[in-house]
Amino acid sequence: MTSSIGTDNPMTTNTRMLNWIGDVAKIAKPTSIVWITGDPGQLEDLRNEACGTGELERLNEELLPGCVLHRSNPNDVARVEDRTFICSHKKENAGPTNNWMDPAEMYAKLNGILEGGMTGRTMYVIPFSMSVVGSPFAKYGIELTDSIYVVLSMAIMTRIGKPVIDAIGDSDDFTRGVHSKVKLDPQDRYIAHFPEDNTIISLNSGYGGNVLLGKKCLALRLASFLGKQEGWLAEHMLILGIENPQGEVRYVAAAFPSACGKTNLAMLIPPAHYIKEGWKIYCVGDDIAWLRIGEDGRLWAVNPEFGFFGVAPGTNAKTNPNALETTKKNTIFTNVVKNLDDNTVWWEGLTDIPPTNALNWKGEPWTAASGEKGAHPNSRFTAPAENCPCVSPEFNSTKGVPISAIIFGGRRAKTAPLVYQSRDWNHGVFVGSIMASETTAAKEGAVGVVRRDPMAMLPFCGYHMGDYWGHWIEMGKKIKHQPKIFNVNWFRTNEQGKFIWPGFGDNLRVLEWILKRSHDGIDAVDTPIGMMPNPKDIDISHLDDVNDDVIRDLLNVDVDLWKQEMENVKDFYAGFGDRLPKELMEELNATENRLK
Ligand code: GTP
Ligand code: SPV
Ligand code: MN
Repeated sequence: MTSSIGTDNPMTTNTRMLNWIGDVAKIAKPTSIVWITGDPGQLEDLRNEACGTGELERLNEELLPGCVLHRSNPNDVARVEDRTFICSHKKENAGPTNNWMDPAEMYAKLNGILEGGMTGRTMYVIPFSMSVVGSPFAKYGIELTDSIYVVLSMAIMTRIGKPVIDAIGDSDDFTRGVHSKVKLDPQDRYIAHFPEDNTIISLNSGYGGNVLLGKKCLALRLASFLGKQEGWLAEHMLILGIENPQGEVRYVAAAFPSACGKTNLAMLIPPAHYIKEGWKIYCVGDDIAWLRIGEDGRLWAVNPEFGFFGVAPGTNAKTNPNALETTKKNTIFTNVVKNLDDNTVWWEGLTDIPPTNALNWKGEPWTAASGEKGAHPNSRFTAPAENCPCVSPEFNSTKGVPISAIIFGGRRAKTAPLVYQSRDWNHGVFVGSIMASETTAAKEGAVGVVRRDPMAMLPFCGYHMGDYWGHWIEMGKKIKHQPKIFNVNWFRTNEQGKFIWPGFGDNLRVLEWILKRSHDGIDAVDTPIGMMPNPKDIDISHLDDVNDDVIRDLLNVDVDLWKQEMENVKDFYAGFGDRLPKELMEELNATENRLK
């Protein structure tokens, strides 16, 4: 293999691209510029270079071939929502749920921070595509970065290199992404989006969600804005294919907030008796869905990503064997425990017995006896989707998969029942808009605080949330064969604070009801909050801890709690002023009337 590191020959003659790269280089002052071709030899050379500097550490080549460990700065371990900005020209277009700064002011500020920021470093030019190159869904971008970790992660998470440059050609239609670690100074950390300029600038961070610019920054924040202009939806959703014993494959898309179970649901293993009957699961995506109306009037979805950036803690051979298998090769682990005995990795929940000769996520000697967690709660794996044993044959499809049902859900200890169905599309938009969930370690800040997270898009909507809801309502009018809309909650707890529902693979039991509602017209109970299963219609066979009483409990709707919930929603909605679609106010009033 020949090394191509050090090649600073531009891969393109696209003058607008070259001028922009030149402008950034003038400010950041990198020592050299390297174009990422996507050639495996180049990536291997970069891996070696990063292992030489300690940015990455090689793991056991027999047990974890091609895998490396990375530690981010301890001040930089999750998305930073209070440092994330939507810089639209008009403040009101960013809306009440986003931080905003005037674009000119933000550019000036960031150029100041970036000044000389790459001195002594190489600036890598990564051409990347979100979704299959050449597909009608595809959006192209160039990420400039001074981090090899980012280059190697982008090579897993997106389609990169020469084909993307060829697809862009001489066009100006590509996202301009600038990332620099600068000094990793949290005071000067900014994740800034300029939707009207198709531009992202991320400074002073090295953590995935802040720096892999194809993911949340492009595929959700900028793409949601584009989707509004172009008539499609960019959503924080997994996509899952479910084959029933009759051999019919149906697809659902589900939006849960960060660290609330998307990756796990997207690759679940059915309960044993379901497997025996012939049920199968196919993973199309675990985090992001782009949804378009097809010529047949159905809603079609693609996953614009190429890999999984998944939560490590809690992943094990029982909860998510497919994810575990996916991470067995060519994977980057971030902020997990290093087992020094066999040069492998560990995290809380992987096995019952923690390693005894180990380093924690900060690289310090550690044992479980310390009482401290070894892996960071937001430690992650970055793994190629093609490694996943249940990856869908449609994964690389350019037209996507037709969606039967949209599922919203969150972490709610009380209030939300195991599952309910919206009465129609607009009621479904209402159900999505009032989603609430306990916060998790995926973002900086307190964990376990219930907050509204509409459609799981609170941190990811690139424009005014009220307009976004309006866009959902408009989309509903255009979709001839609308998916049915549901809400689920795997996280109800009992008096002891333990989860009542077994979750994980057993969630298929709930998906089965959802599909029966979507396709087979099975009966449901009409309640004030929506349509709910007859308890007998949820299969609870072979479950030790769930009997008829428990399922009734899980499906119980506490009217007083829901009345309070609606009061709270009223306050929440008040923050959106006249951009709140009137349809949602009507749904709120109708729900209140049903609760009387
Ligand atoms: P992001 O990558 O941050 O968007 O997260 P995600 O939505 O993909 O969440 P993920 O599937 O990684 O799950 C996060 C945490 O929730 C892990 O610790 C899981 O073990 C746990 N979890 C996932 N599904 C279930 C479930 O059905 N029941 C319970 N009790 N826990 C679950
Ligand atoms: C999330 O927080 O929803 C993630 C991880 O999927 S990150 O890429 O950091 O946003
Ligand atoms: Mn996510």
